[in-house]
Amino acid sequence: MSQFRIAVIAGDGIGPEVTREAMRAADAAVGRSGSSIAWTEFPWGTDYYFAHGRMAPPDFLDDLAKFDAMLLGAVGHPKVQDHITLNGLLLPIRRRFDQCVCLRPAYLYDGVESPLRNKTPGSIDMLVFRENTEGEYANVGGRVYQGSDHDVAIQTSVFTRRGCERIIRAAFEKAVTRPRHRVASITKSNAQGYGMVLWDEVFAAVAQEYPQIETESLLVDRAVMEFVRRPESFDVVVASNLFGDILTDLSAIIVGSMGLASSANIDPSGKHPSLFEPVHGSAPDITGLGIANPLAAILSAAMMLEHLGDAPASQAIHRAVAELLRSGGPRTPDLGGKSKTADVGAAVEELIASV
Ligand code: GGG
Repeated sequence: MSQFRIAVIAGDGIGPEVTREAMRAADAAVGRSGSSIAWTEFPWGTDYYFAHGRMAPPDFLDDLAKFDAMLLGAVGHPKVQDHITLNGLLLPIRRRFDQCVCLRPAYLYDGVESPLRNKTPGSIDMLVFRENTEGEYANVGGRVYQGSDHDVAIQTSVFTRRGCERIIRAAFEKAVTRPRHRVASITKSNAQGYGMVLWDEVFAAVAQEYPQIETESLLVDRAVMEFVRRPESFDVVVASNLFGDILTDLSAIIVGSMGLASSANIDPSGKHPSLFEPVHGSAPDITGLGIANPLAAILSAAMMLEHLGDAPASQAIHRAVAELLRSGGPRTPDLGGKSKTADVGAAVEELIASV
């Protein structure tokens, strides 16, 4: 019997509300599979920032290194600039633990309506591989003459052959295991003539090694159009850090809601703990109302259990969520319902025991 040691950073806004339900679902699921979870909660985020002037203590990454995985809720607060909250917590975690693969699935569930016309359940089923430790989020640059008329800001993207190759290879390896055997690469190499040209070159080279995989390479402006026009044609998608981030808000909304978008930040070497979080942010507009959709966080917990090797527990959560949506069970306002976060969490917990 396994016991998983999980660090929880519920964070800001609706983060604590949805994380509570994710923990409840994970506990119910491992209860079925025979594993258990030892949760350790850390009070980091903007409340900590208001008290201490930083998002987490100086040695927080050393604390996190001791865990098997991390579950994160959300970071962000209307009174703190977003680059402070993101660079003070989430991005250092991804870099320190070499979580170079960000997995973001988008699946149109039975019982959920796409805002696009005539989409049938399961017809949209894509998995975005977002490069997660370099690219446009490398945090390299500087400011000079700040606050004057000559204010200058330089923001540098970092693309390395190693960084491109490992995310692209991970995407191909996954495509081999999926029935449709397709990978689409998204760049903007006509305008970004160094980093994204390197990306395109690496994509072409890796593709040669996978002749069974059908490939396409799209500029990001065309990709946003095609995500709307022919979303069914995408299987595995691989994109840079920024493009992957933007495209997965679009992929989430075409399958019904940001409230269904789960994600995993993975260190494929297994040397470091990986982190699991809903794609959505802290949603200050609905914080405290008890109406945030917990399903993205719950599905992120399922990704965590699968990563930790407890496939039965992960599958129990996936089955419960699919059944909840299919059967017209409680749903939050983002999905057209009137239910509360906790009602959805309770229904998932009940279904985990029965389906
Ligand atoms: N659920 C985590 C969260 O709060 N994400 C907000 C965000 O802006 N994330 C940026 C990113 O994933 O790079």
